[in-house]
Amino acid sequence: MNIMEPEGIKKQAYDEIETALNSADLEAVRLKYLGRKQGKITLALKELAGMSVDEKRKNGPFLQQLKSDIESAISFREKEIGEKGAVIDVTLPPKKIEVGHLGLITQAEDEIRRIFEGMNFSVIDGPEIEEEKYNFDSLNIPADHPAREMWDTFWLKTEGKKKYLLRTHTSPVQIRYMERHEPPFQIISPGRVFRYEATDATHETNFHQLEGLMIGKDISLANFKFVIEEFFRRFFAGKTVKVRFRSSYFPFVEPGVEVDVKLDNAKWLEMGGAGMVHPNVLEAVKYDPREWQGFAFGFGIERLVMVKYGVPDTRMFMSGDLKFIKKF
Ligand code: FA5
Repeated sequence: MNIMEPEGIKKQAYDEIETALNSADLEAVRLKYLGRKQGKITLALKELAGMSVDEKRKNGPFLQQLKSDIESAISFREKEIGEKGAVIDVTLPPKKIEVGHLGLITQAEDEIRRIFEGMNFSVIDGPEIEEEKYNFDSLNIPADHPAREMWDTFWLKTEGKKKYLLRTHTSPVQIRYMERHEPPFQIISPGRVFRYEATDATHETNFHQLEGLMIGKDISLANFKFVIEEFFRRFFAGKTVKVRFRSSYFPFVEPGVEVDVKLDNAKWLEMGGAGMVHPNVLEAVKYDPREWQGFAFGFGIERLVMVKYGVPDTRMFMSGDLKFIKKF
């Protein structure tokens, strides 16, 4: 072999490998190039032994490379021939194709949307990166208000005078909507929220809330009770649902309540907060509180889903665990 022409050799070997029709052909090609006694590459490698150090250095590496390229080409072709030659059993069941699907939280959000649309609520979206003004100030939580501590916040960069953050709840959507619309109306806004806090079985740093807001004349907590009981009845279909309000505090409502749910004979569980929209909040969006009132609520969507499907730990939703994901 003329070792100065490795490319020619390589091309010739590749042609022969490609046109080999069966393992016998392929074995012949292997012997021709890589055979222990007469293989062209083997002989060339042997020739190297008698060369000067410089020549060895020049020719050694590409000969080794050529050898391994030809070996790979042969084993690749071996597989091809094997596959083509294999008997195909047409009665075997096909390989299962795995199709993805929407995550459990997205499915629940869709269901929640449908239920509220059925009760004549509109579904509104809001930004996840929020201004301090909407997340706090306009919700009756000024900078020095101790209630800010209720929401551990991921702060973002300040731009000019505006301070930005990852919204800690979906309540800012209430303000954004009221600024641009005249009552009466009823809306919900499901979406992602973020909190800078330690995680456990019922707390994540990244979760979802369902905000609701209904403003009109003569709206009261009794209207809220009806709407929310109806929602629970549909969402937890087939189960006996009891709802109770416990007095609570949120700066943007007065009075404020915490809403607990009891399914069949299970324990009472906290789903979220609610109350009558605070007059300061209505005034901040230029509504006259003597003319307009309404209720607002904010529930944890993971909590709703955990109760509905018996999910024991809220961190499972974000775990990426396929066994869990495939169950729903
Ligand atoms: C709020 O976020 C208020 N914006 C709710 C509200 C809206 C009150 C409108 C009044 C009127 P709170 O921080 O309690 O409130 O959160 C509400 C619900 O979100 C909780 O009850 C719980 O279900 C869920 N939640 C809160 N923190 C977490 C967390 N770290 N992980 C998962 N779910 C959470």
